[in-house]
Amino acid sequence: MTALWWQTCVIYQIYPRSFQDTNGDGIGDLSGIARRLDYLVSLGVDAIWISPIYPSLMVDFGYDVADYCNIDARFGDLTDFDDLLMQAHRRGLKVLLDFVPNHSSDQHPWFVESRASRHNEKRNWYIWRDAAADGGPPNNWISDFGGSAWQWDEVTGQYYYHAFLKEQPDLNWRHPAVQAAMYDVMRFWLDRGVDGFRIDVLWHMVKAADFPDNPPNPTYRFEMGEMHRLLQLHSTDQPEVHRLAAEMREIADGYGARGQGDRVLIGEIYLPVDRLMHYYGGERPEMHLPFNFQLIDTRWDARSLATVITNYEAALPPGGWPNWVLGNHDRPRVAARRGQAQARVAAVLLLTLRGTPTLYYGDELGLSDVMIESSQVRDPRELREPGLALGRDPVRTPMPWDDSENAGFTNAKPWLPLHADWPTRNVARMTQDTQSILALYRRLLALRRACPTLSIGDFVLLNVEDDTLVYERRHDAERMIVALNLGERQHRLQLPDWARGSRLLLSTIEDAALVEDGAVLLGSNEAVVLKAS
Ligand code: TEU
Ligand code: CA
Repeated sequence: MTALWWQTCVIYQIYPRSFQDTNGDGIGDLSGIARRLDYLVSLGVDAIWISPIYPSLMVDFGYDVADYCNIDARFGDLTDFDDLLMQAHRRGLKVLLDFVPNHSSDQHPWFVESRASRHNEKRNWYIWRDAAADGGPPNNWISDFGGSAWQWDEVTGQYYYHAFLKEQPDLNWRHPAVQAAMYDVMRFWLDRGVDGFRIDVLWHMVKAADFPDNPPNPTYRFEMGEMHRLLQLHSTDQPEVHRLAAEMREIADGYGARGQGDRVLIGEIYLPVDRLMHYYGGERPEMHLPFNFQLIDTRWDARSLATVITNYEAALPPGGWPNWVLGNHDRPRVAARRGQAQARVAAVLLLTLRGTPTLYYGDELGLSDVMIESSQVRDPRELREPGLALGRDPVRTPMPWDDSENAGFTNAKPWLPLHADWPTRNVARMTQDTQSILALYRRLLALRRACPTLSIGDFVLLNVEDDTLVYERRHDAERMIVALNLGERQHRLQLPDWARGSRLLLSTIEDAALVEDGAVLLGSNEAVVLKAS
């Protein structure tokens, strides 16, 4: 096969508010990202995905878009964006934007018009319904952020639907004018030269036409958050979404000198694997990469991981390209979930599985979640259902660059506090330390770049025993072995005959494993990559 860039690349997610501030307002900006491009090149990633940078009221920190075709002044302007794009491309880095089609801000001119009167030309651009017979909401649907998903509008006497905050009304994607307007938004950025989009909540975009009640979730527990009281059977993952996804794909495929394969679409979809697979498309292609979040949610033991990987590989449709994600701006960080020692093992896993990996900024430093005092909480998710650990501020804190004031992130007060360990856990310091997790990430990324087997080679599960997981990656004549120790105990692993005489390419620990007599001695929390031939 001839691999395409989005198949061999490693994607790095930037949460722009927290990457690098350059104008002293305590909030990261586009010039800040531009200033740090050389870091990203030296790290060894190939593409960046930037969370939303459009004009926004920042009620949901950019996921409430007030203008799809501009840049929020806090981040810069279109000239800064073009400059960033040019500088990234000059360094061979691809740039992906976050496309938020499911909902806009309630301050978007479209919604301002839509709510002005029942007869407004844009009324049907959003989802308006009469009250139920008792005056209550039209059905029982719950917002992902808790509470009814319906907001009463006094002026026009109807409810509108919002899957997230009331400040984020859902667009009505059944309306052809909405489709046309949003496809133009995609073209606006693709014409400017962006290399693709991560598409926000793709599976939410179409709702059942007759808005039936959602059924109760039999496994609901209070700690899960109110949204889980119901199964989102009718409010998400409707068959009609697939035509829209295919149309988006057709737009993306229409771009680029190299034609098909030049621009990439990644769908944010939280669904079980069998449902997820539909988003690769059927007759017509849809997402290049429907995000695979299973490494975030799975139990962290050898058997569970092996099951997740083999089931996912087996479920992929013909031609469907795999992808793996360890963390993002909505979920606890890998270091917080698994601890520092296993964060290193997780790095090896992420970067030696078949398919496209996405790395969340700061995870390469082992950055952990930051405890946020209740007076400093910014995330509406936390404010609406406090105390359930659903808030996302802890994973969105500033990137620690060096040991100067405010970790080199800003010369003002950062919008969220830094992790207390920033004086030592920062890019400058960890670059000097050959045993740091940052150094490990650099070695892994370099190895992956040098050995296509690690990105595109076949995956073969070799062994799952106690705390150890061993797999092979194979491409043409090259065969590599990855062995992970998910636990504290040492293990002696017998290698298959063909792998006798394997060479150790990389280990997560200083006293690297011994390979002798056709066996590997795997230390506590150690992961290794071997080359057999
Ligand atoms: O997140 C979607 C998402 O994670 C939810 O559907 C999830 O079920 C919910 O957060 C439960 O806590 C995307 C963005 O990544 C997120 O930052 C936005 O807040 C959200 O969509 C709305 O745009
Ligand atoms: Ca700034």
